[in-house]
Amino acid sequence: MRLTCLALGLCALLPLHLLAADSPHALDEFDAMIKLGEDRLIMGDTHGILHVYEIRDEGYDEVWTSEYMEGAISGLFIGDPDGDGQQDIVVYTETGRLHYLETKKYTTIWSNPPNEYDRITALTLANIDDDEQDELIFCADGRLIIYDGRDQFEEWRSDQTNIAATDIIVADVDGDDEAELVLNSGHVFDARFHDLEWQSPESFGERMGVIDLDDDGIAEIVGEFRGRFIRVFEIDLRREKSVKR
Ligand SMILES: [Ca+2]
Ligand SMILES: [Ca+2]
Ligand SMILES: [Ca+2]
Ligand SMILES: [Ca+2]
Repeated sequence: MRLTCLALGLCALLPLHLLAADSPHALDEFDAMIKLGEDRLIMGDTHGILHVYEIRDEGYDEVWTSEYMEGAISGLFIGDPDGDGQQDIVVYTETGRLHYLETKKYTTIWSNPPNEYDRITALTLANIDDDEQDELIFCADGRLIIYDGRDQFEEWRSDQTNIAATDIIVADVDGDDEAELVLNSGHVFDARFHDLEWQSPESFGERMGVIDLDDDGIAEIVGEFRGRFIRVFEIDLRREKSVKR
């Protein structure tokens, strides 16, 4: 999840039909609803069904629905974690299932074994090592897991078994030109070597964005609390950003 709404004041200037084509801005914030190219939307529902919608004259119309994906759908991504040069739809469910689907006929390319994980609470895709495909980075059953996207095995799992993150950001948040894995639970791991760099005593909110708000070249973590309240954290200084009055 990224906070993409900062520029959305622009929406007020756009004609209504452009807004429909571009999807209402709130939808961009949903993990289980994403655009597929310019004219399709994919939504995963709480019953474990994927829906694909295509743009028509006045709005969108449903063109495809999936089989049961073995659990409420928690998040969707478009990416190429298997590294074959074709974009895939990556799906994860609350019940610990991972699926890749191709983007034309929505055929399932790969699914993880049914009992590999009981519960996945957060997942993101990013390339954090030397092989060129993206890794799947997720919290499952209390651990942070790094999963090879192409050969689909666990590359690494955290020693910590009580991680309850619901959002993960991959970004350099201390200015050393190396990415960190920032979990909203307050854990900050080095992305490449997986050391726990910091465990904040408080969470960074239910969901997070990353942006440099003071032009010092180091990104801050922006956390949203209780669905609305914003707090800003300077991870390099290991504190909440002080407020000037
Ligand atoms: Ca692919
Ligand atoms: Ca990689
Ligand atoms: Ca860094
Ligand atoms: Ca900054």
